Amino acid sequence: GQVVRLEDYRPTDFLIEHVEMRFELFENEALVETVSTLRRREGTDPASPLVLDGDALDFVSASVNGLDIAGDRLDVSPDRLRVALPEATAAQAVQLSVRTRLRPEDNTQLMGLYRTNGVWCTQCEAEGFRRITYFLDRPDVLATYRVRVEADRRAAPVLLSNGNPVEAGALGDDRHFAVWDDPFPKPSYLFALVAGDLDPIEERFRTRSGRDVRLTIYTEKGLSSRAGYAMDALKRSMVWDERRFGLEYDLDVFNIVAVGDFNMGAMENKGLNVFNHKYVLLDPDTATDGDYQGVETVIAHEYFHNWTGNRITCRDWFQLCLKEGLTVYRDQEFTSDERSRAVKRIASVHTLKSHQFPEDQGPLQHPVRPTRYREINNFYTATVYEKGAELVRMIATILGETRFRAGMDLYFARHDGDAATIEDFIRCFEEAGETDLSQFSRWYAQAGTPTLEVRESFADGRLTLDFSQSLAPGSAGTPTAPLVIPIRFGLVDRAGRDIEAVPEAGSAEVEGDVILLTEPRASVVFADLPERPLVSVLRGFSAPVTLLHAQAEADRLALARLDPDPFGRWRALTDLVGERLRDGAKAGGTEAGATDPAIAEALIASVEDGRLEPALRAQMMQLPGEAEIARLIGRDVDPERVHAVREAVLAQIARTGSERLSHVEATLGGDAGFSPDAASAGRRALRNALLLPLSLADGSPERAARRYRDADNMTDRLAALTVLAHVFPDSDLATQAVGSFFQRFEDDALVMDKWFLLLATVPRPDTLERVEALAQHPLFRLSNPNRARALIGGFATGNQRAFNRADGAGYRWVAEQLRRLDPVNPQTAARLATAFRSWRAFEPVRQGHARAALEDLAATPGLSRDLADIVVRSLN
Ligand code: B3K
Ligand code: ZN
Repeated sequence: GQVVRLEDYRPTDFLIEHVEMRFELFENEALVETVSTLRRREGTDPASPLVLDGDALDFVSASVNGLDIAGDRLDVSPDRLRVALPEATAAQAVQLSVRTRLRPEDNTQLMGLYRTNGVWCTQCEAEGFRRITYFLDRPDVLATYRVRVEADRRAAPVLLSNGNPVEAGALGDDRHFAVWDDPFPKPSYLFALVAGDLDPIEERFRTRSGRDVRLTIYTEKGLSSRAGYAMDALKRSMVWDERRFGLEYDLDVFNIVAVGDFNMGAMENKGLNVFNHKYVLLDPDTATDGDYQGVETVIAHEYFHNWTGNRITCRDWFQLCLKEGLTVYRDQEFTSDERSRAVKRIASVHTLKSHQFPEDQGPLQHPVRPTRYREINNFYTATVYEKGAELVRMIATILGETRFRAGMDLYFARHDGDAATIEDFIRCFEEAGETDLSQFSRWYAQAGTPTLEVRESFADGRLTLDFSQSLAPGSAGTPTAPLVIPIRFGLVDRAGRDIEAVPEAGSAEVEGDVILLTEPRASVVFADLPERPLVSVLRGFSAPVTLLHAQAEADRLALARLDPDPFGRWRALTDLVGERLRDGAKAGGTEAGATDPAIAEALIASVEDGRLEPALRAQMMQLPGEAEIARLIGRDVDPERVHAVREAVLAQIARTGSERLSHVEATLGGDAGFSPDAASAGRRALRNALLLPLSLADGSPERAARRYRDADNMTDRLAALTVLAHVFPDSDLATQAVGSFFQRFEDDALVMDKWFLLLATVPRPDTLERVEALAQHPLFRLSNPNRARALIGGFATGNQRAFNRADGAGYRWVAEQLRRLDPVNPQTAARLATAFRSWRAFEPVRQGHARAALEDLAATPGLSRDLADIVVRSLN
């Protein structure tokens, strides 16, 4: 495939100003007419032809200014349309009309126009619009759109597109039409159309300046009663963006449609968001607290894109983090303000470490702003999204709240209506914040996780902190120059209070509680301290780095107990536990070092600490997962040892803590009825976190079986079922519960995804045989991305022990599924293939099997560009 390079960017020769489309939807085909008003860009070669992108298109006809064109003017293939346009000048616009014929029912890739459960629906980002019509399908071509949709009234009573509804009416033959007008110029990737028999829920919203907006969420028939929380989250998002960033909604309507077949979470099309129904549909009986949180986050994220992504879009796809990193930052802030800042920050850091760090430390590593790609859809990654959000967060940390907001204000004022770059974004903060961010910008170009090393020494009332940074050589072409690392810190006394201390002259730059490290190494000295303080560094995870802090274990345990910053407590404890598990696994699996009573004590004590909110106590208790322990080990990993050492620590906590933990459970009590609010969810999280050690202490599945039977909501039910199926898989109680869960929910697609995922993640090597059988289950459907992700993705990314089986059978099975999925849905196949990204971290025998499976896959004839790109990069 062709490599696309950032340095090759150049603007188009033609500008498309306005697009009029007409869609005629029929049962077996769709006819599309696209009329583009375009003119030549000033200063370009007047003889250059117009070259439009296409992807597997069926061309019908074309005309210019109403006159049919053919012959030597026109050169058309399924993937391109080239037309000579001498009549178009900078002063004189022309109208190019193109007709195409589509087969939405055969479109299993779910890019372009496709059908899901009878509903017509589109997905265009990144390059799906070219599967609908020939176009300049790139984000820097901005046009207004007017779209007419025609369909059978019974098959599609609801007809939607972007913008505002302007006209609707009847046609002959039981058909009808609707016309939509989007006055905001947008790139083609934000185009959307939906038509089908859908159920709406509707509410009104009045913006701060008094604009009335009609909000509608459409679901498949009979499911609209589950959309209420999504609607509530939408309204809260709209209020929040007005208050926090001064940003209002700008159309008369805002529509959301939930569909069952979707390649990702959701899509921010202007005025018409399309969602994977997983991120809309909820009720207590079928959705967990995690699902509620997910819906709230994704609803907010897509809504926030209306400004960061739509009103200001990206010049080219290399700038993807301009909209994605920034919008993730905004949705994280929303959740922090709506729920608990500390709990959200811990959750985000957990996501960063478990998704972005492994990516950044393996063969799929790339900078937050990549400089080349073969397939752009493979760059919607944790690095672009999560690390991208961390870079925005660092700018906010460096500038402080007021100057950060001023930079954002300038960005919206200056670039509204633009297709912008990272440089444009950074310049706004430099100007509004009166600061130079040129060194900071390196973060966008450097791949890899930097290491930050801290050493502390104390004598005569003087505390010296020595910092150094380093970056392992990254992917080719990535510089390794020193970065700007903001280090939030605190000095804590033995009573758990922050000490005020002023750095001595000659120290590295310190601004309030942030040390700014700009050199490879630098020191900060604090004098006149009455006693040696506890040093709490990288509070709030103020930079996405690997922290090496040579700190006495006693200090770390003390910080885990009394750092006034709750994030600091969590970090001190998790890092200590992670290191012990790492060292224990390296040493042989169940070495005594891992099961240190002091650490078990610290874990139990933090769960008992009533000063912490329950959600935080549940997070404190969570041991690093097996994949995270493997990442900490880094090479020569034996997943059996990792599993064994983690089990040993769990068993020790159960053994030594069961009485105290049951006391915690008793004092927590139960909730009468279900409420999805953060405090109630936190109590459930803690209660459910206790179920595992208490069941281990019992040595019996009875407690979990009781919890399962008594559960009146999916959160508790699934937590209990997980303990039954994962810890006591051979027990009759587990078998019964798994069976009754299936019977109760077999008609519910979203719950069945949970069922497949649960069974795919039973942490035993022989789960593979079970998963092979589940792939033959009547409810398994490879062509449904949620179902494929649940079973194949769940197994490959959520079951380290079975996927990385010593005989290589796990790798071979997953590779085989990818081979089957690729011709159906290459984008989802490519996404699932990233499960192989850490293969080189395992011991040589497993490495050999993984390599063979990948090489086999690479040699498959006709592999899609999407999957080939991931496989080839993984092997490099
Ligand atoms: N912008 C979309 C993701 C599109 C992915 C294309 N392969 C959803 C989001 O980030 O909000
Ligand atoms: Zn996004």
